[in-house]
Amino acid sequence: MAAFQPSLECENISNIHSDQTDSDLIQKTDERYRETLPNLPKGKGWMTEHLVQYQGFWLTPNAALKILMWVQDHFKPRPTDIFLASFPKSGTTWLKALIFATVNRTRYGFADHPLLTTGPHDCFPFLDAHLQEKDRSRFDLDRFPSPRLLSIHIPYILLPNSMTDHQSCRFVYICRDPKDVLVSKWLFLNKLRPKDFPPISLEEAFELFCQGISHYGPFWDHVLGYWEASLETPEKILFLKYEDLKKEPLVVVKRLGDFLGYPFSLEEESKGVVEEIVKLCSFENLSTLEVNKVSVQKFSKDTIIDNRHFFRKGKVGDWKSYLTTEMVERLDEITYEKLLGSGLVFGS
Ligand code: PAP
Repeated sequence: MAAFQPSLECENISNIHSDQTDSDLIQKTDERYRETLPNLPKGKGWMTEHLVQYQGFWLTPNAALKILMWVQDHFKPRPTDIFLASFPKSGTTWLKALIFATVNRTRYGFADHPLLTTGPHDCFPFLDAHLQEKDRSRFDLDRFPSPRLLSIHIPYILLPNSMTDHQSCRFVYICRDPKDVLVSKWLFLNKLRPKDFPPISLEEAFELFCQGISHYGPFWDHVLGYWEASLETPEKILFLKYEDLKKEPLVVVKRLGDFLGYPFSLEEESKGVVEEIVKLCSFENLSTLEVNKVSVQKFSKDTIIDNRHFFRKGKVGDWKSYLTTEMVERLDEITYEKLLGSGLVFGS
């Protein structure tokens, strides 16, 4: 089994000058960005002034759009790369921990596991976060050991061919009932909003979400992109639901092991290794660890988030405490119509 080092162990490379950084190529992407940005449709932002619509999806103009273009123009995937893809607030943090623990299970003991002292986002970095402008020239993804574990919110159809190519890397996608996604996202962004940015009401957030105007939205297009691709290439994309993971974590983790090429042996199963992983990564365990209560997650110089904000309730159906009957009916109706004929359903 190839060893994976968490990003903390990779930090010592961050000062090494990267050969990958070709200033001409980067300049070209910067030019493409500067030329494209002014012509894009604008929508109201949830915690930035506005979002812009690029190739059908709503992105933050300064971060997500720039990073997307960088990925499209420069990112070099390896066949061994493992990507965790998700629409924000769908279970990314949980699945990061589960994949990290599954892939590295022969490397670390459960008593002194890195996840006990390092947050899931540090063990399993966002590709986006490492491509922020300031970091490009100093953080060299080429030097990450294989298999690289990288997470993305980028919609499937916006990924470069090099990533979606059948020969290349694997994706695990996690989705969640949009009602829980909306509530989780609204509460999360309320905590992150800069003090000088006016709060956004649930009614307003609901309206924007229904119109598809939210980071990496429309939600339904994001989910359908990965869903359809997973039907076409099931060996390349594993499509998971948060609700299934909640209901049958052992079954899903075993599927995860098989899909990633790290199947659990009968001996491991009888020793309770799958149960140990599920317990280690459970909401009850992770949310009470010191690292996830007091540390911060530094995604970039300007984006620093308290780890505790990634752990709120971790429940299915918490939308019942927030959404009105009318909101539920409207959102369910949109979901029904958008997913009609796709074979994908969310329980309500
Ligand atoms: P991100 O997109 O910002 O990375 P993400 O991790 O996808 O967020 O979603 C956060 C949600 O997952 C939160 O849901 P809630 O607001 O409805 O509570 C968070 O509580 C939940 N979550 C985080 N860790 C776990 C876990 N170990 N088990 C179950 N749910 C979890």
